[in-house]
Amino acid sequence: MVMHSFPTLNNDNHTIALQDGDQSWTYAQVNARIDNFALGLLKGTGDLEEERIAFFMPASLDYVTTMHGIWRAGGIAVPLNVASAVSELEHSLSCAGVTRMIANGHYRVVLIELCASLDIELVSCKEVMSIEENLDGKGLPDVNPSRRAMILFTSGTTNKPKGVVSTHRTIAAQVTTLIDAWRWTSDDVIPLFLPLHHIHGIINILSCGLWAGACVDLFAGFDIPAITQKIKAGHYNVFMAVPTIYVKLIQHFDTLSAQGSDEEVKAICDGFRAMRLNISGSAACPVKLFNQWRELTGQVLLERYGMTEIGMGISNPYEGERRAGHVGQALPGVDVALFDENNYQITTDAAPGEIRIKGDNVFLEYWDNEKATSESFHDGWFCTGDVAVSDDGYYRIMGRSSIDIIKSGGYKLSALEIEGVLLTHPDIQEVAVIGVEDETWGEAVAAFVVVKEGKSLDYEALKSWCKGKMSSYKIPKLLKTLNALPRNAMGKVTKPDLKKQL
Ligand code: MCA
Ligand code: AMP
Repeated sequence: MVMHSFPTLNNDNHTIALQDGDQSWTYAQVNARIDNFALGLLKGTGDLEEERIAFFMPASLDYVTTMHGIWRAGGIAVPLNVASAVSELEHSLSCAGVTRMIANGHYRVVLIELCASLDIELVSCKEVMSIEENLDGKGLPDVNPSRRAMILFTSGTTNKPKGVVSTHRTIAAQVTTLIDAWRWTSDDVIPLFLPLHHIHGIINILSCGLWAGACVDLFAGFDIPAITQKIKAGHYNVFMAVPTIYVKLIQHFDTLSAQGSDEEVKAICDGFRAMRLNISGSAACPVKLFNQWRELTGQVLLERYGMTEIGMGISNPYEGERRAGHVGQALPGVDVALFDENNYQITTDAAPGEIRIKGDNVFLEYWDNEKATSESFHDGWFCTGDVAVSDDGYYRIMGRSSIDIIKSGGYKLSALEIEGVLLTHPDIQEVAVIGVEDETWGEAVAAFVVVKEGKSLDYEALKSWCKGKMSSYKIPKLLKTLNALPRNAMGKVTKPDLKKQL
């Protein structure tokens, strides 16, 4: 038996697992494909023994086949960000020691040079699945749940992203907790338009959906016209997104109304109204947005809190009060506590402290980085770096302990990583990057630069220089040139002073 396999992915399940445009596949079809893919990866060997296999593909049948195929064959899945600049991928690939890369079509072509330079075998899904005969899973290894299953790269307070390693057990714990807490069933139908290199898309939507036997409708990105048409038609009963998506939907409604299409707005809002659940997370949901969404759709957003290292930790209740501006209570099976700077646990309401987490949902380690792993735990608790208070039994996130982490449209960005790239600009002498409040993105990336003598820099020129050097969502939305960066007596840039300048 393959111990970690999703219970629904079997040859007897003939309900629809995945949709993509007008195509759909049953669980049995997806299952058979995964088996073939896993056997193709094994090439006759018994077990991949945690070989790191990366893949670079948008949400698709091939993505699901690849992810599960790697798991079934005993490898570690390394899903990559398809919106990355190719130059950004090198770090993840070398850090994780990736030896094989799966990519199709255009996505494959752009990786040829990089894979050759890193000695990574680059193959398409089809090439892996060249086995003709369906062996019905025979020949697959028995993978213990304590083995490593996935590495996701996350930005932090260093300039290089760290590889967060989850085991099969971690993934199962993260998924089953949410299935119970949010009442997933096989009747659910959910759109998936979030990127598939993060927990939100991978665990909360895709994996929960598949584990529950639900139907997951795949989109390569947030295609508002296509998604809202299906919402209008009552196709979905669950919707999960980052706050920016709800903001963008409201902006879309405003545009439609301005064009005289109030009826269309009403029809889409009615589609949301009929759903059983709308969830917001990955970044703070402003109270104003929570209220606007309730007025428009009647949906009381369920806000929850999570992190790449822990999956989901805290959630508003499915039944009971969903409190605006709050993320709720610890999920079942997850221990949550707040600690002060002296590592004393806070037990009184209204006193802020760092959120720390324990439970089977917590990751195993940062790949090849023992120091970062040990520094991120204290007495067995994972230290999130997020600060919260408890208001009458509901946690409220107050912010992060580091100013160098920016949350833009749900993406966690490292200010230091962006500074590192900007410093390679020939006209930039010094730079400091911060996140500034923004209605659409939550936080927007702002760069403060000191240019070299005799040089000048305008925003459009900087933006086009950045293209190809960083993912487009990391490119600063604001540029301010200064004569000097504000520094303290130790010479360290005082970033809070920069915030005040805007
Ligand atoms: C796109 N742009 C952005 C962002 N996304 N700028 C800043 N921040 C962003 N997040 C810019 C592009 O660079 C481009 O700029 C312009 O917006 C249009 O790009 P496009 O891709 O068409 O935009 P979009 O499709 O509307 O994308 C917005 C988005 C996307 C759908 C909200 O950002 C997104 O999918 N965010 C969610 C990320 C996510 O899943 N995070 C979860 C990780 P220009 O026009 O100038 O070129 S956190 C997590 O997993 C934890 C565990 C948790 O709690 O969930
Ligand atoms: P990531 O490391 O990309 O998984 O992002 C995790 C971070 O997103 C957390 O450490 C929080 O800072 C932030 N986050 C997630 N959910 C929420 C939320 N509901 N409210 C505020 N911040 C959140």
